[in-house]
Amino acid sequence: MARLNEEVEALLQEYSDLILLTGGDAYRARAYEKAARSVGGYHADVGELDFKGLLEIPGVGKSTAEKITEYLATGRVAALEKLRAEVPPGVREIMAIPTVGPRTAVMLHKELGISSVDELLDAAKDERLGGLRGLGDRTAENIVHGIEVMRQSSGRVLLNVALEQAEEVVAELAGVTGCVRCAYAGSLRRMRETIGDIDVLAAAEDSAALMEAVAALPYVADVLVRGATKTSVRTAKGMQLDLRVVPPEDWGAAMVYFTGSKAHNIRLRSRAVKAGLKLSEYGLFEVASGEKIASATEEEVYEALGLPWIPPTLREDRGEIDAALGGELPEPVTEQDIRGDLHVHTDLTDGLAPLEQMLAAAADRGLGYCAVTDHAPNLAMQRMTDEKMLAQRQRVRALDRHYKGMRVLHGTELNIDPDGGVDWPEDFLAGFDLCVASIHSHFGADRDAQTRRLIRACENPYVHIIGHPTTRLLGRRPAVDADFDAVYAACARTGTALEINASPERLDLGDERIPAARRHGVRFAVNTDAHSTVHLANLRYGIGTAQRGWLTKDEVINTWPLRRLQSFLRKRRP
Ligand code: DGT
Ligand code: CA
Ligand code: CA
Ligand code: ZN
Repeated sequence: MARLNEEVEALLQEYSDLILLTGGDAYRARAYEKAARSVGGYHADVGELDFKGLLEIPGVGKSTAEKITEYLATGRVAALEKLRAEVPPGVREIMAIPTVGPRTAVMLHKELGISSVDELLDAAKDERLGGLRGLGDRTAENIVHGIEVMRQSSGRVLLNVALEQAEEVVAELAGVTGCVRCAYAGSLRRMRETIGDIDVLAAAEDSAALMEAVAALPYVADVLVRGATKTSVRTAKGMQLDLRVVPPEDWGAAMVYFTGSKAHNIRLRSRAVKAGLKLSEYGLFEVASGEKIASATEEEVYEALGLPWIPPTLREDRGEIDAALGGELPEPVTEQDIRGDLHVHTDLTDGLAPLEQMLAAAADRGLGYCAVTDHAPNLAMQRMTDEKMLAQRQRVRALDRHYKGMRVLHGTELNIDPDGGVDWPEDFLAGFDLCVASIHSHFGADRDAQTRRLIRACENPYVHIIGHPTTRLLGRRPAVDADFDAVYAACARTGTALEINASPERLDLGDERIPAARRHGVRFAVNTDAHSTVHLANLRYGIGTAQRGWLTKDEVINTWPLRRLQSFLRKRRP
């Protein structure tokens, strides 16, 4: 069924709920609620209707139609945003608990002053919910259960977790009889650093077998929605997965729609409207004749909108459409462009695999060069010594001779101390082919100190790359506070590259910061920071991030031929 109608339904329902929550007119709230339901069940797609057409939906009056129009045009509704801002976020969260709802949330707020989910949990535990009128048959127990469900489902998961799951599902479904194509779309195809839910598309004339198959997957814990062409399930890992089946001839339009992002789609849609066209998951249509003019492939759809095909990682409404129109769309760096890895650990420090195994795995991946960069001594737990490092260098030199097609560089990962200094005196540093320098301590230093610290590290002529520059851990540790613009300027000035650490727990520098660094003319290194042979495959996540930051091959030093890389590494040495 029409997704857009469901979206508008949810929006109007929320608006109605918020009117009640903010003590507004109950009659008005009911009117919006009615309109919500009737939009949800309306036969025609609201995206197809003009203003007059909207007014024909039962229960939709002028002000509702205006809000729908505003949403279709801009993706938001100002009046709704205003109400959202008025309600404490905690109360809104309570109202979203599946077993609570808005009326009960208001009642709890009025009667017990409860304005956060935690306060509600406390009240349930202290048995303060018992005597309340208006709770109906809801028990404290099922409220607590509702909270659990909500908390589980509100979590986003890391890119690698979702990607591995999605690839398994796609491989399985691709083998179902009648399945012509199968692929994941959504934020996953755009390689966002975290994923809300997994969107899988399949093309088939008949959807029944696929609907069966997805519900029957062994790692599906729960079937949430089961329809003719859409099934939503929850996997054993707690992720939601939506499978939609489309006719093969509409594959391209559906891929565009469900890859998004939403903001990118809204741009495309408004471009279509200006050309007298209408874009939906079913195709690109001429409004006047209703004729379908493109839908089979993504290329076709973009072309009919006067655009080149846009890589999914760029579809975030960050200027990609204007760039495409101006012929300035970047050609993003790809995994195939990468010639070497410049940040790899072995079991000399905290890696799992011995040097020989790491290098064998790197050579298997077809790398042309690889830098071994074990931790330097100031990270005390790694117990590094000069002797150990020099002994490793001898082995590295021998292995370098052994690998004909791969150059092995001897490097280290230095620790940037609170003042911006690093391990070892200069004469020892001079013995390395390459030095990465990273922050591994004093994450909470204040902004000025942190900025000075990073700039001084850049200015060190032996430091080639700043490793995981913000030191964030996704979902666990925020970025350090620093004036990163000043750091980027220092990188550009001193010829120090910034790492895009491909570990899915880091993805650091992240895609949102890369454009600013780029504008300063900074160079980048997409490194795995592998601590085991399997981590070498994390490169894809770093590449996804680099693409989302619009990086091209030339800006990434480990796409360069060895000679060019070596002259970059040498040029700052005294
Ligand atoms: P997520 O799941 O939060 O990581 O992010 P997405 O981007 O996968 O979002 P999701 O799963 O809600 O929707 C899947 C795709 O469907 C999204 O990439 C674009 C499309 N889509 C979702 N909501 C809208 C919308 O309101 N309007 C339009 N035009 N497209 C939408
Ligand atoms: Ca999604
Ligand atoms: Ca989804
Ligand atoms: Zn490292």
